[in-house]
Amino acid sequence: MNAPLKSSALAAKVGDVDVITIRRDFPILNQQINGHTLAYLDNAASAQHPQSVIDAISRYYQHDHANVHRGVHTLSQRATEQYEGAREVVRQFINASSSKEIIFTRGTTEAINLVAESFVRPRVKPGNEILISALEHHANIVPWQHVCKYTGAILKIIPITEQGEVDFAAFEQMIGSRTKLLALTHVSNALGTIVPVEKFISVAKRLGVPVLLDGAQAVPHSSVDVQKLDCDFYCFSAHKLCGPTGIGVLYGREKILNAMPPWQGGGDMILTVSFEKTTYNQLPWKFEAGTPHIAGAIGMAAAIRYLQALNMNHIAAYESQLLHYATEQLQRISGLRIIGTATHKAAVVSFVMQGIHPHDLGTILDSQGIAIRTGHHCAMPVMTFFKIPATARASFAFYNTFAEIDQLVAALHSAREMLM
Ligand code: 7TS
Repeated sequence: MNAPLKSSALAAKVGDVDVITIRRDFPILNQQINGHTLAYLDNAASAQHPQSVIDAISRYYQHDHANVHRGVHTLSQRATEQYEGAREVVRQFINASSSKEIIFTRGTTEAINLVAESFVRPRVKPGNEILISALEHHANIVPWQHVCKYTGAILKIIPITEQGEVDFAAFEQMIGSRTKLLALTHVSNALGTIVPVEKFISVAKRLGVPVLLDGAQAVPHSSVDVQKLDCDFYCFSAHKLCGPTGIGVLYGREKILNAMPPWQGGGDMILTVSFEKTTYNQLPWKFEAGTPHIAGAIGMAAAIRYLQALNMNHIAAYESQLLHYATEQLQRISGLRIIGTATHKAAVVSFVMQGIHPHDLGTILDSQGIAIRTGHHCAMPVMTFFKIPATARASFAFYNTFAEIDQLVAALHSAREMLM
């Protein structure tokens, strides 16, 4: 093994910006937990908010709140302007060709369910196939199981390798004329694997198979261009992007969204209603029934602006240094096994430690001020594949430091000593 890297020798910078400066924007990070400085390493579950996001939401509630799309009065117009402005911010962030292609949902889960119920369910027949991978979060498994249960379609699972990569050769064998959708994660939440989705999409396109990408873990850590990817649907949640909970996005190609029936019915998604016949609003509102999460959309736009100011490419580069450092430090702990060793990974390290259950590890780390997630990470089939009940998972964001990784590693060493 090479000589260990030293955290003190590494520059913690996102582009030109010092991470110490960045951390001042995140009030929550500056606190003690159980008598120790907080090390928040659970970003794959939910990221923290810069002050600018908190301020944007608070400003909206203090000055501008009213319902959208339905008032001539000033507050309603302001709320509508900000809500629709947020849609444009999202459009530009993922480079969609029109803001009609940006549907606000409650999050990734609701976005996938919308596609399952409105796009796939009406189109599939018994014997048709929906193709997903063994790497998926439950949000990209269960909606398809529902569709299959009610239509007689078959859910096919592309296997993964021991490294935690999706088996491309197996995929090429499995996709075919019966396939009606390919639904793939862009980045695995449980292992951090970055799936080379472009390769998968190009095969699917050749065969005319529509593609949905679960981008929940990709969008916060890299720059995503839906036109370049050439996918038909892309889903993500704001809360993993330093934005609020309860809001997320379904991107869909305009032509496809136009051909889809509305999923939920109610206010805002209609043009006219009578007991004989109801006509529907145009895109994107056709898919946004009821009063939306207006403050959520505004908060998400503020989060995107914050990330863009830092630059997504600089964020990705710094997070990759964190991943590299953490991997190399964790590998030195005896009895620790990293689960998921794909060549290309986002800044997620899942691991197990001989003789210590991940849940006990989570509790010990919390007593030292370190927040990680332990469990199956809503990816139970991944755990089954590796024949383990759970992992401990440290997931990093651009505001994490090498010193926090040292704090994690020191706590893991002492956990070993305590329990062995
Ligand atoms: N897809 C992936 C890849 C995810 O990581 C998550 C959430 C979801 C979908 C669902 O997102 P939601 O915002 O609709 O709930 N992942 C995690 C996680 O890894 N730990 O907590 C939530």
